[in-house]
Amino acid sequence: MKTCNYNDIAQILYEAERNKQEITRITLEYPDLTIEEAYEIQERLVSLKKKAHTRVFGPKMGLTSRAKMEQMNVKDPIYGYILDHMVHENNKTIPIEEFIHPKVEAEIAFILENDIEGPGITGAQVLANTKYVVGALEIIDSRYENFQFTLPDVIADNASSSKVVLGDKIINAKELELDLVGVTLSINGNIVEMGAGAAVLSHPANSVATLANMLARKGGKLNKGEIILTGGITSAVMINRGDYVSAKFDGIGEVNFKMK
Ligand code: OOG
Ligand code: MG
Repeated sequence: MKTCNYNDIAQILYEAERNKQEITRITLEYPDLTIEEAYEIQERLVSLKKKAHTRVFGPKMGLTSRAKMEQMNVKDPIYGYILDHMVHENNKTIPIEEFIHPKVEAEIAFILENDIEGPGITGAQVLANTKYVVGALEIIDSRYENFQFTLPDVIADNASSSKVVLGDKIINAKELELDLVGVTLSINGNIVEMGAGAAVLSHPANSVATLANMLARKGGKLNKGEIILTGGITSAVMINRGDYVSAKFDGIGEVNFKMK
């Protein structure tokens, strides 16, 4: 079995993102890479980003809907981190040069009222400790060739995180049935995907609960005030130069950006 150096792989992934240059997926060289090792690499990758003067904005869940699991051929939810420099305001222009092969997905994000610490957290407990929700468009940009990976690959690559556009309307989470919130994702005015919050583990609060329980295995927790992405409701869609991307969420408003 070939042993890998976590720091070296984190550095390779870091450079790939910085140079917008895709790389061969790491499990081709290290087929025995485990999930735990992959999270070790992710942690080192996030540390490298922090050293480059950015802070953790909040965690994200990924691969939480059947649409996403089937699209990526991976069947377990994962988590990663969004950093401050990745976050954009609503209604802005983003240059396509910042990406390798961007895709977009519509997500519901939670803003917590209290810390949440697993294990054993349920969706109901998450809802009781959530203050607001906000709509989000996540732009993912796997560093791997052809956006193809196995579970350990995508975990090491910080769950393909690249950018997030947040809506400008925060809504009291208790005012909505988040599983029933409908969403449409449009490109240049044409609806390309649609779904409802229930696509995410039956209810997006279950995604936050799963995250709290996953973090608990490493002694981690979710923090009050943190913005947490719960995962794409539909399949992710490729974006091209000049595209105008918009997601409309029932009761949560519209989030959009233009890809220059
Ligand atoms: C992995 C990231 C998944 C989501 O919302 O499901 C993700 C990928 O699909 O490249 O962010
Ligand atoms: Mg996502």
